[in-house]
Amino acid sequence: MMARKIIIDTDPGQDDAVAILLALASPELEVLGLTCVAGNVPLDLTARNARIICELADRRQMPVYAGCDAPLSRKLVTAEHVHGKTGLDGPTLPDPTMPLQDTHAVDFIIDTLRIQDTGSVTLCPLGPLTNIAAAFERAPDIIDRVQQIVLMGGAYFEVGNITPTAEFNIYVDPEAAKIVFAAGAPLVVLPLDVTHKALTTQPRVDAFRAMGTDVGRAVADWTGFFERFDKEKYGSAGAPLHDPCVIAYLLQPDLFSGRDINVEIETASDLTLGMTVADWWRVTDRPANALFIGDVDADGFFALLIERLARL
Ligand SMILES: [Ca+2]
Repeated sequence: MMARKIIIDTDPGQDDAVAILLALASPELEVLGLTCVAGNVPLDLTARNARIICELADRRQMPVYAGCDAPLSRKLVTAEHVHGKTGLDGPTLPDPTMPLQDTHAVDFIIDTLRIQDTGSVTLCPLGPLTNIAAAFERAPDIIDRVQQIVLMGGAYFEVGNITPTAEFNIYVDPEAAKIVFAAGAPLVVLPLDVTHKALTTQPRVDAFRAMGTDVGRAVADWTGFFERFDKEKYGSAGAPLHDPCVIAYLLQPDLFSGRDINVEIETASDLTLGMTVADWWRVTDRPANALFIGDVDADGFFALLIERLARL
């Protein structure tokens, strides 16, 4: 079987790190490159963190590109309160020595989609959608060439995590999200509704540590770090492991279930900016533009994650 080609667009972030490691550990996926965007922390740190993660996985040849350092038309909002000053707080990992590519991430996304066969490249955005929207705006011809966009972002039943009504990735660049959700490319959305069911409970964190590898220890330390924030905020048994849900969906879609519905992005209201207005109950006749995931088999998800990360 041919490996599925993906580009991971990312703002690492501890949960981005786990997602990237899951992809690198999985032979069903061919990661063509990592494109970095400003989000959880500023761009210089996300571009640095992406290389730290590749080196942890011993994948120094992986091309890493820096993209947009700010949202399309707004000031950057970051999330050091969750992820720490570096974005990867938790374990102590060495500074990266592998290079950052000279090409801009947006150019890499455009060029790759033009070079590769139509319908053969899937985009996996794990942060604000600035890079993807910038590529679609600059080169609308690539939209029809995208196999699928599988992204982490938004919320319906869980509503918001950065404001009462908005999820962080969408809130940071709602104009970019609006462009991507309206683009017409096949779209799968992994919102907080599903990621809040993928909790890093103690036995799951223990299983990462019990691998006895550098990767296992790093993942246990990362989840231990951001857990403190989420456990206190939500009173839950662990923290949601958001971004790895995207990669797990590519590997084992039967772990997830959702609905084909219409999802619109709020860009005008100060009160509900960045809200994913998801027509879960199909009360409008607006056409479906996304498969909006609502549920996950969390035990199956962590079994997959643990089995794969143990390979690194
Ligand atoms: Ca992220």
